[in-house]
Amino acid sequence: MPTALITGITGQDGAYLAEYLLKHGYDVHGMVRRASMANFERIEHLRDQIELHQADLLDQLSIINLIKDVSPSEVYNLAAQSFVPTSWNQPLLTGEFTALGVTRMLEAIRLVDPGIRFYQASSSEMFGQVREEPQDEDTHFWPRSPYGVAKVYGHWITVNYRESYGIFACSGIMFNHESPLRGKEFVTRKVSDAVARIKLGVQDKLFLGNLDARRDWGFAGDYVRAMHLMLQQKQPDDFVIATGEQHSVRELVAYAFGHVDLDWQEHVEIDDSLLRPAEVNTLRGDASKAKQQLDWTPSVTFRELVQMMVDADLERVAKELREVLL
Ligand code: NAP
Ligand code: G4F
Repeated sequence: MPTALITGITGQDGAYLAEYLLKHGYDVHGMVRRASMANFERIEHLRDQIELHQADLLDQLSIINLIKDVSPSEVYNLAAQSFVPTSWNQPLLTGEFTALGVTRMLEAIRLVDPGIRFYQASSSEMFGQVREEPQDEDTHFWPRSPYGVAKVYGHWITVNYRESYGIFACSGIMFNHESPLRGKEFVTRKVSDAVARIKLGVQDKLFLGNLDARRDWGFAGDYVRAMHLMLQQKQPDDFVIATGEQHSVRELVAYAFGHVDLDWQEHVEIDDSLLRPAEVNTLRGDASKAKQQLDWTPSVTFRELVQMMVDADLERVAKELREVLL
């Protein structure tokens, strides 16, 4: 039975990946950091099938001991400070988690078992102020936030450990991917949650920042499949994972409100404090390499994704309201 270790297993992608690997016969282990109260909501349904271990991206020895204890054949490094606005408020911590954390994972692998296959969660935020449209594996990086800068470091240290030590290390340059498990601070989930609450009469306004930003949004369930495929190849490599389709935040909002017969213009207001010091205005990926070499294509369209998220939030908010009334 192959053994996988997932860092960031309590996050959106960690939950989808754990479920996917279990279905594919893996022994799944997750790294979790200590919190004053457990936050295992996304993996609650998997708790009796996975093993969780305490360690932290900031603590080298805890990672070395973890890799020794679990003895994984594959490591998926999904843990990071992943919210772009926070990276301006906490640039040093973001660098420690999101950049140096990758080196700590790779050093532990190099020391304990260099035969372990390693996946690094890289990001389309690395393209930032884009030089060409669409972006592929050869597009120049120009990150626009401390988060993007940290991810560029994580990407290149992954490439470097592959080239320096022959470690089977892959970097997945993933464009935005969403789901009903997405954190509520990210724009898709912020919108789907607000649409549900407005439709059910418990909220009236939704405050947003830049409606003109354009993103290539896919479904997280499709993207974790690509992570696994990368580690099953003969040679390690880097891949862009994207849908190739782009929509503005304005289109996202209009479609999400329209799905429940609401007029977004009656509810959405702009809050200038949500504008970013430096914005990534446009992202659209070219995943031709992944299609050719991994046989990977996305299965969920933008409209299906937005519907899935709004419907899930409607169901959740309605349930919460029923529980309050009982
Ligand atoms: P997420 O929901 O924010 O999850 C982040 C995970 O990292 C959480 O499990 C968090 O644990 C963990 N973590 C943070 N700091 C840690 C530390 N010091 N030690 C141990 N664990 C720590 O992120 P996601 O959307 O699943 O994304 C997964 C990865 O892909 C991230 O690296 C992200 O930057 C990258 N990425 C995401 C996207 C996307 O669109 N979703 C696109 C490109 C790249 P807690 O639960 O304890 O906070
Ligand atoms: O949903 P977002 O916060 O995602 P962002 O910044 O693109 O980052 C996400 O995707 C990256 C991959 O490209 C990941 F690496 C990263 O970890 C994260 O998962 O914002 C999307 C866009 C931005 O242009 C933002 O300015 O939506 C715009 N936006 C407009 N109003 C808003 C809001 N974003 C948020 N979070 N909240 C708003 O009210």
